[in-house]
Amino acid sequence: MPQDKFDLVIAANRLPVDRVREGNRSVWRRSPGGLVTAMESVMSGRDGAWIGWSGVPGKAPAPFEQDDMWLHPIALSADEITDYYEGFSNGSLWPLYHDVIVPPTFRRRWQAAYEKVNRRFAEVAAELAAENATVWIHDYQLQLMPRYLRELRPDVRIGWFNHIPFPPVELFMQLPARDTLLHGLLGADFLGFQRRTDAQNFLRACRQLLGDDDVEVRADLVQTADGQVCRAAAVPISIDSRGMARLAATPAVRARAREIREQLGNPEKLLLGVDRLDYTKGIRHRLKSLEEMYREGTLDGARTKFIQVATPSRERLQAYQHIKSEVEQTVGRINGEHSSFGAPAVTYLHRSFPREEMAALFVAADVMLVTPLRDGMNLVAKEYVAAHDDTGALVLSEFTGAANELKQAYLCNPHDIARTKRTITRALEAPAEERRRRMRALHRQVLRHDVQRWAERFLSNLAVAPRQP
Ligand code: ADQ
Repeated sequence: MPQDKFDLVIAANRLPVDRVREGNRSVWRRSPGGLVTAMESVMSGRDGAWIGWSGVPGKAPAPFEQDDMWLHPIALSADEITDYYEGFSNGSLWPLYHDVIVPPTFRRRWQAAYEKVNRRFAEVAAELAAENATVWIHDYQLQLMPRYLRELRPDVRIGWFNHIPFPPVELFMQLPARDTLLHGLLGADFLGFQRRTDAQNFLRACRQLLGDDDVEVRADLVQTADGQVCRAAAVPISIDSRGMARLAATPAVRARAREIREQLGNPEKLLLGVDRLDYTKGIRHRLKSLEEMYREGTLDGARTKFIQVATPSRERLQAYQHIKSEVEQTVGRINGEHSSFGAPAVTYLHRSFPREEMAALFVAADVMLVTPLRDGMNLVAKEYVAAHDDTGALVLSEFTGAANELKQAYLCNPHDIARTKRTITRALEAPAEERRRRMRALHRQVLRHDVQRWAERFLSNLAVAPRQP
């Protein structure tokens, strides 16, 4: 071990690496994604550690160093994966925080496992953090960790960032563990949210659900009975914009984009959807709109093609098995009715792709369809925009965090099928000059507000957050 104490400790449910097989040995490979890139940029020049689950049940592997980061795996037993991760995190919190699109399930056993795992994370962070260190906790799986860590280490600065929405109090109050969770978060100095509305929802929940003797809420500050202060504000996440723009401009990616269109029979127009296969992403609503358009003849199956990339996700949960079979059925039906020989109307890809292939798909697409029913931010929208400087068009749901920033997108309400269809038609048929003007503005916005700027903003907010009233 190079040292045993760190100035910056990151805690997230998962480590930024995956265990993969290379020949006959298994090695750690850096997982793709903006968070890892962002953390790398803020960690350079500091002594940083990252704690998280390795992705494999049972005993934790020994801590190790990778890409100048000290990685400390946290053990999760098979039961804890069921109760803490699949249960409380993804069966209770995920649906509750996403507008109860599917009904959340609450079980006392899940809550107990969630508390236990959050405590384990806090204990490891307390061990690794140097005197007055900064600890940055990520996401809904670790909402109790700030309080537990505060009890162990009053000296450290604790920040928490919520990657998903924070629900309105009318929904949040369903949660049996609501008070425990709010007190858990209030152990932090600074809480970062995707949108101002999310921060306000949190503050309103504190005001309404915790007693006047427990907390005092003033503007964006919450003071607890022990005199500690916690600030809540919006710090919207972004992507490695320059990285994506650069990749999309390479000759190899350009050539691959042309090849993708050729393989589809050189359609006049190509539409694209890219999502984790999750019921929050509005894939069903998107397919319904497109199916009606093919059926009515607004879209011609021979000339306009649609690619849907859907990454496998949380496959052991029933709600995810359900959405998967629904999507498969709908795609099958559309293709049965609207494909021609060797050229399906819808190409459905249920797997992960390397970054280069994703970039080529973005470059190839004339219109990107991002239609979640609720989404904290949605990075795919930003990636598409970064890959285009003045071509293409983005259809974007009003229910994404990204819609707050990407105002020149073709905004839609995915629940309103009739208008969504009209919005897709507008995006397809708008004069080239209009599309160019919109895309230029979007591209500029995403390039200016990238993930590095987000990470710096979060850390500077955390550094100056008031600890005392
Ligand atoms: P997610 O719900 O996972 O993230 P999103 O923000 O769209 O959603 O990020 C998905 C990422 O995975 C993108 O970078 C995308 O390119 C990549 N990806 C998707 N399908 C892929 C595939 N088949 N192969 C390879 N890569 C693929 C959560 C919240 C979001 C929030 C982010 C970040 O739900 O609202 O934007 O965290 O805070």
